[in-house]
Amino acid sequence: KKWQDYWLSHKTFAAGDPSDKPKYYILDMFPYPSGAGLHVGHPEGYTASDIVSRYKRMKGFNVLHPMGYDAFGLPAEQYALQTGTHPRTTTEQNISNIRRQIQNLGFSYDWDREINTTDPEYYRWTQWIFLKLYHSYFDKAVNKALPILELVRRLEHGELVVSLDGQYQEVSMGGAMTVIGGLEGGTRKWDELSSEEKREFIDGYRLAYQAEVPVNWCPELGTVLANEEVIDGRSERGGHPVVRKPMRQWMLRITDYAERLLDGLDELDWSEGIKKLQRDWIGKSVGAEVDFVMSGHDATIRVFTTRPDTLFVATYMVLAPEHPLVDEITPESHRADVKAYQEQAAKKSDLDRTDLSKDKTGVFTGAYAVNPVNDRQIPIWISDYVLISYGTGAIMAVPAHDQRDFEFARTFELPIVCVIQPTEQWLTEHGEISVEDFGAKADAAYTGPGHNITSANDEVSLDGLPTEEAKKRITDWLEKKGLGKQAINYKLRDWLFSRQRYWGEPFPILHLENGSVVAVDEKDLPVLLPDTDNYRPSGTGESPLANVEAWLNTEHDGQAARHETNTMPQWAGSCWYYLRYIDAHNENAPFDPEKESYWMPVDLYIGGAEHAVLHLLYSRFWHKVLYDCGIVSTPEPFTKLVNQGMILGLSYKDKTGRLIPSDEVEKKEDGSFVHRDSGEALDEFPAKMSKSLKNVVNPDDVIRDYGADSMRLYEMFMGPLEATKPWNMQGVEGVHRFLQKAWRMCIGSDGGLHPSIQDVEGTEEDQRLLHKTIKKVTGDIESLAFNTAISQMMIFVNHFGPLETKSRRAIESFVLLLSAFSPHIAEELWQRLGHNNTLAYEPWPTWDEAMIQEAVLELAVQINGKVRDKITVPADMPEDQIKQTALESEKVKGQLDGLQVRKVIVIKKRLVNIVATP
Ligand code: ANZ
Repeated sequence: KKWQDYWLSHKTFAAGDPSDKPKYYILDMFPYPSGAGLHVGHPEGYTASDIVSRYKRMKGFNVLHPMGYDAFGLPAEQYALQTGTHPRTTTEQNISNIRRQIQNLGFSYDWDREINTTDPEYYRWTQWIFLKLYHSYFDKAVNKALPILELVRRLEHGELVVSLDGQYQEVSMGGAMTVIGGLEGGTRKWDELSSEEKREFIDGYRLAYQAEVPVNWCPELGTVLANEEVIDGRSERGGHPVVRKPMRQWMLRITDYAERLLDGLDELDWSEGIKKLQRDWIGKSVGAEVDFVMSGHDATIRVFTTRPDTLFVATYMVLAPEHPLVDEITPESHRADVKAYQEQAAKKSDLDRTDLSKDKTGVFTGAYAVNPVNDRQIPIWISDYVLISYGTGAIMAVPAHDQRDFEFARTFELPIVCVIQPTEQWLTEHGEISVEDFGAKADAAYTGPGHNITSANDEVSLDGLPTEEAKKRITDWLEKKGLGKQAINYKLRDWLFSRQRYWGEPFPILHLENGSVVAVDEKDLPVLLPDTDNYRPSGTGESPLANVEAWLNTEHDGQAARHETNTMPQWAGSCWYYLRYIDAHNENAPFDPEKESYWMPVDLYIGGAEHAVLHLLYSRFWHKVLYDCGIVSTPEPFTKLVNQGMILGLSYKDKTGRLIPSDEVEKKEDGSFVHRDSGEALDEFPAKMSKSLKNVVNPDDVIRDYGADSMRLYEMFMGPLEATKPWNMQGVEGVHRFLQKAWRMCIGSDGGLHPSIQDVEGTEEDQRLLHKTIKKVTGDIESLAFNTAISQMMIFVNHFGPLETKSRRAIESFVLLLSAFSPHIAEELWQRLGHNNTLAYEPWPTWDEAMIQEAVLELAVQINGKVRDKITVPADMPEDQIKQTALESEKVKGQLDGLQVRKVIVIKKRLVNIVATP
């Protein structure tokens, strides 16, 4: 407590700016201040980042190491519904509890920069960033966001015209049109549009836009959820059922950034695992769009395929049941069946529909299309395994080479023809079949690459080409014929950004009576969240804010206006918090650009792997928009990212596998476990900490019993930072004993400095261990291998503890090393060593490589008893290496010519004897 108070009152860790020191920005994922407070997983990452922060300060860096609270969110609102306590009250209580817990661990945060996302002075700037999104559009030609006014200007000046399908096209100097993302066809000049049409057109291009979308509506929570918040058709929080329902929502156009979000990953020092998760989430597929003309009907069906090389055996087509062409192409004879199937499909979630293990269902529409490469008529089906929301909502089915199509074709007895030569091994493993009887006998699709066979018409042949080349050749041919083109699809969807909740950031948006939308002026921010005691969702989909009459109705330029009643999702505040720390109290801007360019990017970001996709993708997206707007100076926010591993608790189960809460478990003298009441034998095993298993470790208890330094040290000693590892109280006791030993190494029984500590250099061995320890601890901190750094400090204490004379310099260096890990005890030792200032800015100890080199020995090498050479080797060289060195000596080799070595004997520290015979 003494040192915690000292650090706070002296503002020991305040980061100065400007500064001429090199900067180092170390960020922790800030906590959600839940009622339960911290769990042991938080201090794991926080201790790791604190060690690096303290180390970097002592290495001469100006370190920014801040902390804050991500405090909007559902739990406080649900608590308010149950108890009537205002979410702000709950949030403030939880924040002061969690702040106390964090400060009890002695982390070196700059508390002057503390932020809270629910503070109007913070969310004012979250709203300000929303306005940047609202006032920008993504220009595909330059691959970045530009001001929406620039789009308006170009339309007004006739540089752009509007195509009939609602896109803009460039009018080049010569008067010819360049198509930008739009289809061919007629165009209109800007001044031919009504003002309503103009507004709609512009609004449709904003990075923040409204759309009628099928959303995940959770009746129980009375709100819409993002895809990421729905797991297996249920809400992530609470596990309530979720249904699809069309509603008008705010969306953020993250899909325009898909390619840049992918590209940016390459330059980041993140684990490959996290990068892969982000890449998979973005889900880029390169393939082709192919147009199939209907037979006896003038409609064209466009499909997206990643395997255009299989086009010759597309034996049927499938449309999503919701596809707009279904009604148009279905003849009267098939209408009833199709309708019934559509109704049935509407009840299933996307997940159920695409689940590979589900039986395939579908119905024939009665219509046919023509395969453009061979003019064959192929039937058109509808099936729920094709999703309306991906690609074009229609596929060409190739049952021989796609597993879902294969299963569908087997179910409905549709033809299966193979055009990619499978490997011999594959054919053998799948029932010793051949290409010829593939359709009749195969038990699965061959989905791998291979060379094409029987894939030719009069104009193009793919025969003999490997997959990648075949794809390219057929795509080129389709393009030349105007039947298709290369296409890229992303799984990533635009970000559904509105929630029907009270406890979130209000949108800086007004709705006018004529139905149009206007943005609140920047100077009128923040739009304050009004006070209310009615947090209940209206249940119709409108947020509780719709109930707050006095706030709801306002005016804009003399016209009656209504506030947007949705609030932003929980992710909003955490999208940019790392930027606010840079200048946390700026009243005129989110941050000062000069400070931003000094501190950014974040050099090291530590946090839980559960944020691998959402938070890290959303914040990278906002950052890129801010970059395009010239507000931040770096294209990526987080240079290096490290995820701490999960800490498990100990759990117990009986022989039947039933889980037993830990307070019903008794430990016997022989170390085994039994049930307290029944006496039944139990097994101990590591499992995720949970309230129901009563195995959650509370940091407060550990600190009370062992102190913050032991807690910190144990969390780092458990194992590699990124590994999953079980919590074990005996381990805490172990590191606690180490700290006691370290204390007794330095402090005598009278509480003063230990009399063995003197101004001497120490023996060679002492010095070698000191330099080795400095080198090892330094290197291990650099590579975040804290557990092995601690082991080395233990070796140091085991050696130095019992010495009758200890070098003061060695002990002081050790205390400085220890201070990064266990700063309280280290500060106290430092003071008792006679220093009257904090050690936080003492130079980090350095080592001398020469001092680490082990002493060397000179050994005589004898052959059959006669000395032939002398070799020098490190004192600790193992015996077999000494033998090797002796045998490799040039002189020895010469003497051994023609002889056979029978035996090599090493006599410790003296000689090597080689016995050799002709
Ligand atoms: C023909 C084909 C032949 C396909 C073949 C695959 C293998 P990814 O990688 O996920 O992008 N597909 C396209 N749109 C679909 C939709 N809306 N719902 C369900 N499936 C859809 O997968 C793209 C492939 O998934 C496409 O390539 C298409 O099937 C299918 F040997 O076309 B393929």
